[in-house]
Amino acid sequence: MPFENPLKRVERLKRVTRRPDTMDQRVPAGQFVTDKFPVLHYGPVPKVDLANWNFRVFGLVEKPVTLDWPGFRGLPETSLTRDIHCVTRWSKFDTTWSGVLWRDFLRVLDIQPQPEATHVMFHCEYDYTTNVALDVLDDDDTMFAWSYDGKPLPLEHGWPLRALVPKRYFWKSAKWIRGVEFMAGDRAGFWEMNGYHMEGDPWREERFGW
Ligand SMILES: Nc1nc2c(c(=O)[nH]1)N[C@H]1C(S)=C(S)[C@@H](COP(=O)(O)O)O[C@H]1N2
Ligand SMILES: [Mo]
Repeated sequence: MPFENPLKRVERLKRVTRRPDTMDQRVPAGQFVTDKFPVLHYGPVPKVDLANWNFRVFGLVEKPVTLDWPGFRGLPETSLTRDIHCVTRWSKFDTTWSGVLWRDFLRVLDIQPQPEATHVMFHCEYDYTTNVALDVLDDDDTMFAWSYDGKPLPLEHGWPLRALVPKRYFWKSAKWIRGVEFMAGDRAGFWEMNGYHMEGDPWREERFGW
């Protein structure tokens, strides 16, 4: 494996000293603001073929659904602008995304979580996963985004599709997403298994779980 062991990466990150907190209420504790848009992920950038791409909704839903790319892209589009916060301590103001809002996604596809469902797992290319609570997703600014800054997502930022969960650290905004699994109870995704926090709320500084 040419990639650093994820456990080592988490240990390294825990040793990074915190920069002085800013007075700006817009910046969560321990974050600094950047104008750049760093690219961060574990493993290589996947090669995605839209002709063979699909998106699966499965697990504890009344009716599982599989969408192809035209089907997904035909969902209603909304644009929004939000600040993003990465656990590696950079924050970026006013990032603009377009895609389908989580609530529109559920409504238009008539996706009904079973009563026991409390969390989802996002599933991505190369088995990247991350877990999010349904009550966190049930918000007006969570979405599956296919566009950044008015243009298709750059490949390295998740083309053709990524999740956007602006109220959580950015590792929950899964790039190259291919499906969502509804679950009874919480289960750790990739970084959560390697020491990141299960919730990851930047306003509570929930960086590490252990
Ligand atoms: N599929 C996938 N999505 C991922 C990751 C990854 O390794 N694989 N890394 C996460 C992490 S740790 C971060 S900080 C953000 C970075 O997104 P960016 O490269 O667009 O800045 O993507 C998240 N989504
Ligand atoms: Mo990250």
